[in-house]
Amino acid sequence: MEVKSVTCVAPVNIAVIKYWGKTNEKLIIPLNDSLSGTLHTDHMCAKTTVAISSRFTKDRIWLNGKEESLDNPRLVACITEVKDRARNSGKLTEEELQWNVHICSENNFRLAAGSSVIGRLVYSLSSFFLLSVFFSVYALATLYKIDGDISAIARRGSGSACRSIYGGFVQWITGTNPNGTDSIAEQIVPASHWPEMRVLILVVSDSRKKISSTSGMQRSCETSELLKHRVAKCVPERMTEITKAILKKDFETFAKITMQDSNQFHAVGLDTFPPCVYMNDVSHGIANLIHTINRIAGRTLAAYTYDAGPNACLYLLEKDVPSVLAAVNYFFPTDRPKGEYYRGLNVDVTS
Ligand code: 2P0
Repeated sequence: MEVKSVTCVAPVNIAVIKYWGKTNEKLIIPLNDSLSGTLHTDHMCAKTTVAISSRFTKDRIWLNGKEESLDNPRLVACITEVKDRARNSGKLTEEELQWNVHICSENNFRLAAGSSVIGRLVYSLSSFFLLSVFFSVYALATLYKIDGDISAIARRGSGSACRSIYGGFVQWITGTNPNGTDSIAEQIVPASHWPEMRVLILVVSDSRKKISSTSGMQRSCETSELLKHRVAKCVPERMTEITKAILKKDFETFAKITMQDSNQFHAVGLDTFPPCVYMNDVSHGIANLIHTINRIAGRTLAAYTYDAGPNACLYLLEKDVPSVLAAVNYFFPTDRPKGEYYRGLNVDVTS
């Protein structure tokens, strides 16, 4: 039996200018531009194999070995769009285009952490199912030999995932076309531009987030005045300034904007009604610690940023990893008995 297959390995990204809000829910067109660093690590990635064959009787998907339903509208939208583009590209025969697809996606987050902690962390960044949609799109696009930008298709799976198409620092441009064709990800610089850059992920809680990003941002769009100000004024200015800082490798400016944007994103959560609260006391404790060590050092050692969950992501330069880790481990030791400082919440540190 003839089977054509492609396997791809894809990473996660950590936003420094946050995406929050859509102008089109179905096409996943964002309210504002956003910018992230793509993690370059074997510890946090997912491997997806996509195969097409004349013998497959229907489209099927397995996540970590378990078959899942394929009735998710976002996944269906991705597969349909990839097939449409493949048809237009003319690189597959009409017979091959009729073949069904099997998708098999596995992550190594659990294996890497020795527990489910990192897996759950990624749940809080973006659900594994939707991440898998993105990885599937990448593999499908390769399998169907699609030319040109595919981040717009990945966007249909999960908005922020489209930034993971590229390594290094990547922006996702809102675009102006109502059909979303120019709402795409673009690389600003490859990872080699700033090889000293590191990200530490401090897992504050490994439980699933209470309010999904999709519904949280919907609620913010409906109720938050601060979000309007953020989109009209703050994000455009910050995108320009942080891009300059990245190009110049100006860590002080990069770090300040990163922390300000994270703080404003969470302020929008509080300004949402009812509020979307993602950070907890430990998250705030870590942010305070970073400000304290930066003040004592007389320069910026690290920048914190938080997504739609309590876990801290620290951007810092390689030379400062030992001192920042020492401070984090001292104030937030992972073996601290429950309730001693922050009741029931320990912090695991990984890099
Ligand atoms: C980001 N987040 O830029 C922001 C910061 C969370 C906080 O992108 O509805 O899971 O699938 O487009 O991509 C999370 O949003 O939401 C997110 P959908 P997604 O990384």
